[in-house]
Formats: sequence, structure tokens, C-alpha cells
Amino acid sequence: MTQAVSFHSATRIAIPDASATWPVDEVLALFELPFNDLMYRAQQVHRAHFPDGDVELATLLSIKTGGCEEDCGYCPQAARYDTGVEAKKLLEIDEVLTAAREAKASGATRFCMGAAWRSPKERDMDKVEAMVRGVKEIGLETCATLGMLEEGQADRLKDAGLDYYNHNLDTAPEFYDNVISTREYQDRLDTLGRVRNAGLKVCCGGIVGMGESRQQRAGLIAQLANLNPYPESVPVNHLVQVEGTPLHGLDPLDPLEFVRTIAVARITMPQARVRLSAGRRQMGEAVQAMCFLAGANSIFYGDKLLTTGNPEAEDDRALLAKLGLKTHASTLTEAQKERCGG
Ligand code: SAM
Ligand code: DTB
Ligand code: SF4
Repeated sequence: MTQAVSFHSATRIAIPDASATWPVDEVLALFELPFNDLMYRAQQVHRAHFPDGDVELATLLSIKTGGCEEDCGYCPQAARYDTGVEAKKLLEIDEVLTAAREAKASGATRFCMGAAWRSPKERDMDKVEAMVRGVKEIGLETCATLGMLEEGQADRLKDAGLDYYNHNLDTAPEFYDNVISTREYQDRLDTLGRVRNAGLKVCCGGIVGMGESRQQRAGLIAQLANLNPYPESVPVNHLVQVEGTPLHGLDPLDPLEFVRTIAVARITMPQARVRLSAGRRQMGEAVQAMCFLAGANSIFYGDKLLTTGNPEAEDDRALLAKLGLKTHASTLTEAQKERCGG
């Protein structure tokens, strides 16, 4: 490793400096470590930065489903693919707040609102801002993923009380054109810049298992880790293959390669919440347990992602209990709870 390191005094582990850059070949070298060495390093970094070892529960709600004009090759909500997802209108504010209250009552600390838009229309902004305000008042951290943002939209969301904006790079720049043609990689980076400038926290990750090479997985992680600063929250999605989408029918990724991706994200972005995101239902308990060991510390919690299935909340609680993992809600102080989930 050539980047600057600091030394964590309690554990004597070399921790990469938060501003260090990660050349793709160094990220690839992590992927190529013997599995146990990689897991050991990831655990060391994880314990040094998250001594509580808690797992964040984030509930996801699709506030605007289907009918999207974009052509993302993985996505069941793109209107041009015949996936059986019906286009619906933007939900009413009350429907969103009811779901948020239920999420809070089940133990979630973060509530993510997703819309199948290329970008939000001006006419929808007032309603979305009211949703953000309402969810914040319920006492949850707020996150939205609405597509590309134009000048000023990120500031409006920030003013409404938004904590995080999710906008993914999805894959490495050199693989991107195999997956999406209706927007450029640079458009995504521009939106992330606006999100950062508005003072919002960045939630940015990608999808693995889309037919990319290991080098390209390393390329995605390097892109994320080299954002300055790197995202506070990094969703690592396993492609959920949906019939009717162009990416349906690919050979599935080796589950151990998915675990490696989580570990490499943990090592290169030591302070980020690494989110074990889409694809958990297909993964089974043992692979999920390895992902937690590799440093994942956030999951989507609730029986649905946006349009596809997620494990039942009850099963997730049972899995966390079986592994002896605490939830973030249980490690928050009273003062942090007052401030909406810290
Ligand atoms: N429409 C907005 C956009 O694309 O920016 C926000 C919602 S979009 C569904 C959010 C993210 O979900 C995508 O960037 C992608 O990373 C992830 N996603 C969508 N479909 C997926 C699938 N089938 N498997 C895994 N992740 C998926
Ligand atoms: C993210 O990175 N993953 C979530 C969230 N951000 C919005 C979405 C996963 C969607 C999986 C496919 C679906 O359910 O439609
Ligand atoms: Fe639309 Fe987002 Fe799906 Fe792409 S990922 S098709 S932008 S909903």
C-alpha cells in the first residue's frame, strides 16, 4: 500500500487515511488476497471504526413505482422492459408517513424513499419535501433516491430535513455502457457533487453480479473510495435478476466473490456504513453472516425492497439474534434518539 496510513493506538492496526486515494490495482490486490487474510483485514478495520459492531436497519419504500423512461439493464421499473411492474403515481404524503411510523415501530432508524424517475420534476418537489419533513418529525433518519438532481433541488431537500441522498455509480466506468445508455457516468458524478455541496450525506454504491470482471468490481470500489470525501453510506447490491430485463439469465456470481466485495468496501472506506443491500433473499443466512463478518453493517429491513422481495423482518431479527448482532437502534443514546436516530 502506498497511501498514507494512521495508526489506531488501541488495536495497532494501520488504518488508511480518509483522504487517501486508491489506485485500481491496489483495490484489485485486496480482492486477490487469500480469503481468510481478506476477512481478517476487513474485521480489523471494522472493529477499529465500529466498536459497537451494530447493524443499521433501514426501511425502504417505493414512493413512485414503475414507468421509468431510463434503460438501466438491471431494473424492473424501466417502462421499456416487460417485467410485470405496473406504473403507479406518486404516493400520498399520508401513505408515506404511515409506512414510516410502522418502520419506526419495528425498529428501523432510517427510512429511504425511492422513486422510479430519471430526475424529479418540479411539480413533484413540494410533495417530496413534505414527505421528508414528515418522516424526520417521526424521528427517523431520512434518505431519498429520486434520480439525477438539478441545481437547487439538493438544497431544497436539505432544507426539508433530508439526511442522505442515495445515488449509485452502479458499476465501473468501463463497464457502464454495457448496462445503461440513457445517462452518462459523468451525470452521476455531477449529481453526487450537487448532493455534497448541499451539505447532504452521500449514500452511493453499486451492483455486482452484472457480468462484470473482478477488475471491474475493483474499479467500482476504487471510484467510490476515491470520492473525496468517500460516501458515508455504501450500498453493495447483488443483482436481483428480474425476468424481462436485459440482465436476466446471467450466470450467478460466486457468493464468496460478493463477500470479498463487501470486505474490500470495508477496508477502503473504513468509516462508511457498508450496506448489504439487494439480493439478501437469494443469499441465505450463511452468506449474509459472512458479509457481516466482512464488515457490512446496514441492511434494508422490511419484506420488500422497491419492487422485489426482501427477507421477512421477523427472519432478519432472528438472524441478527442468532449471530448476536445488536441493532443500531439499541446502541443509540437517549440524546441521539431525540436527534432522529443520530
Ligand atoms: N430511479 C433512481 C435512480 O436510478 O437513480 C432511484 C431508484 S433506483 C431503483 C436505485 C438503485 O437501485 C439503482 O441505482 C440500482 O443500483 C439499484 N437497483 C435497481 N434494480 C436493481 C436490481 N434488480 N438488483 C440490484 N439493484 C438494483
Ligand atoms: C440501493 O442501492 N438499493 C436499493 C436502494 N438503493 C434504493 C434498491 C434496490 C432495488 C432492488 C430492485 C427492486 O426491488 O426493484
Ligand atoms: Fe429508472 Fe432508476 Fe430503474 Fe434506472 S434504476 S430504470 S433510473 S428507476
